[in-house]
Amino acid sequence: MKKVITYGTFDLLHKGHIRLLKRAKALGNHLTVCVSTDEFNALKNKHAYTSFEDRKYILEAVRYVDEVIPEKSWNQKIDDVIDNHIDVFVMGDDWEGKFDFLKDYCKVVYLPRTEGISSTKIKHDLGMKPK
Ligand code: C2G
Repeated sequence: MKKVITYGTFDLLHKGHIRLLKRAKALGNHLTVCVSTDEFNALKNKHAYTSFEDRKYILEAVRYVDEVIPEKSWNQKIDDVIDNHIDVFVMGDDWEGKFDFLKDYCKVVYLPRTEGISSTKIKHDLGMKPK
C-alpha cells in the first residue's frame, strides 16, 4: 500500500481539482484528501460556497479518492502523515516549497496547477463576488 495525501478546500469542485486528485492518486494506490473545515477556511480567509459536510460528501464520490478527513489547523500535517502512514504528500505548485518540512516524514510533490479555472474565477464569473 502506497499512501498519498493532499489538502484543500475543494469548493465548487472543478476540473482543476479533479486533475490534481487524479495525478495525486497516480503516485500511489490510496489517496487521503484532507478537506478544510468551515472554521479552518475562516482562518484561510476563504468562505466556501458549500459546507464541509457537502464538500466531503462530493469528494467521497470521486473515483480517485479513498478517504476524506478534516483539516482543522495549519499544524496537523506532520501528525496526519505519521498517523496515516503516508508515503507521499501532494499539493498544487501554488504551494511550491511551503511544505518542504514534511520531507523528513514523506516524499513531497508539487504538481502544476490547471490553468484557467479556480473556485474564485467561478464565483467572479457567476457574479457572486465583487469584481
Ligand atoms: N488546484 C489546481 N488547479 C486549479 C485549482 C486548484 O491544481 N486550477 C489545486 C490546488 O493547488 C490545491 C488543490 O487543487 O492543491 C485544492 O485547491 P484549493 O481548494 O484552492 O486548496 P487551498 O485553499 O489552496 O488549500 O493546508 C493546505 C490548504 O488547505 C490548501
